[in-house]
Amino acid sequence: MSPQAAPLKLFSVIIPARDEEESLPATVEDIHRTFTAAGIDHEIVVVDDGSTDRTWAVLQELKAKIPTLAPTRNAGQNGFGRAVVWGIDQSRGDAVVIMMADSSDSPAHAVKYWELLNQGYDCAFGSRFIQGSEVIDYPWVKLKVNRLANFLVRVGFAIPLNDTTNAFKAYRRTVIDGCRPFLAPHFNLTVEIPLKAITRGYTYAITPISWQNRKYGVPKLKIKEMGSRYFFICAYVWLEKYFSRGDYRRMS
Ligand SMILES: Nc1nc2c(ncn2[C@@H]2O[C@H](COP(=O)(O)OP(=O)(O)O)[C@@H](O)[C@H]2O)c(=O)[nH]1
Ligand SMILES: [Mg+2]
Repeated sequence: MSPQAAPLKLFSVIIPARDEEESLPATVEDIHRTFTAAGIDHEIVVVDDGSTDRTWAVLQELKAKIPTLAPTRNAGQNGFGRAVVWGIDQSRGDAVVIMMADSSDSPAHAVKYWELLNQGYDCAFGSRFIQGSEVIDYPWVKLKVNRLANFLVRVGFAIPLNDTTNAFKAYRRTVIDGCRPFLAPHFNLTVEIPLKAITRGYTYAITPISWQNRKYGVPKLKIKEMGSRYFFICAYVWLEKYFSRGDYRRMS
């Protein structure tokens, strides 16, 4: 932990969204309600990434009810990773949390992340696979692939974290800026940020979280398409970890 870490003022929630007209209202309302009750100054940056449904119109309607909602449209090339980085670049908070549009992540756990960051940790990582976690309705094949991938990452990087692949994590902005440039345009950004953060020497806390499957819409993570891209990003950060002689480590 860095005891000298600056106190945090604004928490930016980054939500990449593609064709999420049905899921977004409940997701955004829950986050706003929970953060307001916890007294957390925040902004909810939803990035519409080339949706072909009413996602953008729904966001405009929601803005009338939710003052902390800050919708934006990714004007560049589409892709999950690009949309997240676009949202981060638009956001103003001194800490960010990445959450999904389909209510799979619990706002109460984002509050827990905020507390951990305020204790001085650079990053707050949830795990869905430790004591106290809860996973509802996780597709069976995806679970097997997930456990294998996370096991390999854990051994390859010699880290205790057993849920690196989940996007729902929070970071001080200093960490995000210290991990640039980001190379992953797709879902593989979900492993690039935490692996780089750890490799570059930022501190982190691990806490149990829950995850639930979406109620509306279709899941978009295609394991087959993504496999090689995940491997590429892991290999890249792995080379940095073992061969770069610390050239990219944080300045302290
Ligand atoms: N920006 C962007 N977001 C996406 C894309 N595909 C999925 N998402 C978002 O990523 C999150 C997780 O997607 P989801 O389909 O639930 O993935 P899964 O639950 O891992 O199968 C949701 O917030 C989606 O709206 C994409 O191509 N671009
Ligand atoms: Mg999902």
